[in-house]
Amino acid sequence: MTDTIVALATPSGEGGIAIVRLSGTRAISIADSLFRAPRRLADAPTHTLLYGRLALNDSAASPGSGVFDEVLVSVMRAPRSYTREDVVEINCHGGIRLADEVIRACVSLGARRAERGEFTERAFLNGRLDLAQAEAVLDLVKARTKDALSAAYYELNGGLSARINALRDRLTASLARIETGLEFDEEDLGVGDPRAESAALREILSEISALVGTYARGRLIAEGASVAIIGPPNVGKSSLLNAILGEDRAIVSHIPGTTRDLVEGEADLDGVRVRFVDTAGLRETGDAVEREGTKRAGRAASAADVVLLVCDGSGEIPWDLTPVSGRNAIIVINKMDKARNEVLSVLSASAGSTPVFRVSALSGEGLDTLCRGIRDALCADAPEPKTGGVIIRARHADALSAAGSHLERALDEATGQTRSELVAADIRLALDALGSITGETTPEDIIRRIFSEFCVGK
Ligand SMILES: Nc1nc2c(ncn2[C@@H]2O[C@H](COP(=O)(O)OP(=O)(O)O)[C@@H](O)[C@H]2O)c(=O)[nH]1
Ligand SMILES: [Mg+2]
Repeated sequence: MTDTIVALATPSGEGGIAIVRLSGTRAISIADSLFRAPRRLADAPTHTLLYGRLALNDSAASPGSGVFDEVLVSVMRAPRSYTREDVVEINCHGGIRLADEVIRACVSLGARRAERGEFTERAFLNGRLDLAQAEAVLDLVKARTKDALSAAYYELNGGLSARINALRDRLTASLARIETGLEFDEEDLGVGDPRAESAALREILSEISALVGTYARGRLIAEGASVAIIGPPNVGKSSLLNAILGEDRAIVSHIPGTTRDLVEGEADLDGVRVRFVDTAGLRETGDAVEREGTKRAGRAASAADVVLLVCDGSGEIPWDLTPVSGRNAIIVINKMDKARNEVLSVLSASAGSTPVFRVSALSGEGLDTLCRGIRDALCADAPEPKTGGVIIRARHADALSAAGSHLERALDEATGQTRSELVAADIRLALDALGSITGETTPEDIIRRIFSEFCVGK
């Protein structure tokens, strides 16, 4: 007997339909109490959809006095449902108040409003999904690009879990061999000598490291990246932001110092989501607000994955690039539509090894090439793995890193003259770290925290 939970499964707002979902032992009987149709839900076979009316605010004193919505109700019986419990989904008209009335009616009949992610949590607790797959449900919902979807599906279909489980199996086998040795006489080397496991452990460690290494790519795919646009006033930073976004986001003007706060916008660069941040021009100024803007520009630049240093190809005095070339910088020479050769040659000469792109925010010239260059710079540090999927969650990357560290220690001890017990203990810690990814060894508070990131009704 589980308590029965209820929540709106569709986004809250006005829409074509709203779906209220119930899960638990009493899901069908609660829905039946509201359902008015020739057939009862209790008699419906699993995975059927029934048409009828739903009685809301209907008082026992004067039956028929309430509101009746026209609904379609689906019945999915345990264990063939999302949660593995009895699930009922009520498809009603998509109104905020209406859906809320349906939920209230269910609550008055004994259902409890679901916590965030509680449906998926039940799917996990009932063994339908492991923890990594449950997390994938959220990653799927959050995915904004095709690559992010693929990565979430890899996780949801158990691709990551299978790899973790295979690593655990191999580690468990090594551990068993070492522990067998522990039962023998200390002198009796050979059986269970941890040194004999070094090669196997080293191989497992290198696979773990490879998997951790995919996180850079996964993070880029799932979370996107940020690019700061910096440079002197009036070189066309705001124009460049607008041109890349294809919309009029930041104010453009010939008056220097127009942009004072950070202006942001997001673009999809061939599957990579990039948040562009336009900043106040960097210059000495007596204006307190502009000085604060300049400070924010500096912070945005240091937080960004790539910095675009914009200069004016038509300008009088080329900007000195020396202090800014370096970490993931790209030089953008703007206003190519009226560029002056002597300015270009000075700028190019001072660029050093920093990549240079020539564009015109006004005409759009060179923008596609620049966007490809930005994408390449972002992907350079995040190579696509040759085989398998990528890790998209920091939690998984951290757990794998922890497993790797325990294994490194186990290896050090195995090659040294340390006692087998210590090697075995470190292998067990590595196993626990791996198991926390799929949920076998994850503490309860962490599990709840994971599901609290979900929305209510998922
Ligand atoms: N000719 C030309 N003018 C530009 C170009 N980009 C920006 N401008 C002009 O340069 C001035 C400053 O632009 P803005 O985007 O506000 O520069 P910011 O101060 O760096 O943000 C405006 O008058 C723009 O119209 C360009 O590619 N070509
Ligand atoms: Mg500006």
